[in-house]
Amino acid sequence: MIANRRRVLRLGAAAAMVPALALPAGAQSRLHQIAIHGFLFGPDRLMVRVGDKVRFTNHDLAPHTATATDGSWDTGTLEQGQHADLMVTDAWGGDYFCAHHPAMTARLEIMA
Ligand SMILES: [Cu+2]
Repeated sequence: MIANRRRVLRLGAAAAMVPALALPAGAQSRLHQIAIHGFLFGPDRLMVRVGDKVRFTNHDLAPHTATATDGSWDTGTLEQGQHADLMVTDAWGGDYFCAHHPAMTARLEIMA
């Protein structure tokens, strides 16, 4: 199901640093926002498509991460107000959590 874990998601440190993806004709890339607030990911279940971008923004005083439970992607620590963009490059589905607060969990589904 996970053919190549390294290619599942590409993490860009900043949106401006992420090269544009080559998309099939007619495909439209969407930006999905996941807010980290009150020690929760919101929404805690999200379905996106390959070619989309998922932005995790930390609104808490506490530092958080969004870290795939299978280790295939990780935002690294986000301080308050910081965000990380995940460029979705392959189908994937699974749970992720915060490395600082492992009780924080959510799910991401990526459709080809
Ligand atoms: Cu956390």
